[in-house]
Amino acid sequence: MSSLKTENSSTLETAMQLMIQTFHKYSGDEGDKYTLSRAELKEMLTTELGNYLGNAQDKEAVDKVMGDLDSNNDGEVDFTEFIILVGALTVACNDFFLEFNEKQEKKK
Ligand SMILES: [Ca+2]
Ligand SMILES: [Ca+2]
Repeated sequence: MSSLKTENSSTLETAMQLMIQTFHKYSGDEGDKYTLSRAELKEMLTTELGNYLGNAQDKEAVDKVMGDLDSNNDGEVDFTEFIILVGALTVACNDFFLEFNEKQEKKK
């Protein structure tokens, strides 16, 4: 996937490339190369989203994320389902950022 990265990519293009690369880094471990199994999802959540999602070691937490994400119920998380998780988390982060900014504004 490294061939995707070009020298003059914009910040957003780089972010998109990183999301694609991150997904494939985990999806290729076992089974279907292009989807995340439960084990691959757990590995990805623990390694990449530990700061945001807290303890994904918890089996129930992984099951819940899996259930929420797997909209076509095939027991695997494909790239579209993955990007919905990243999108939802990014929206949550932005809300937090806006709230933080508002509090900072009021202090002035
Ligand atoms: Ca896989
Ligand atoms: Ca699925």
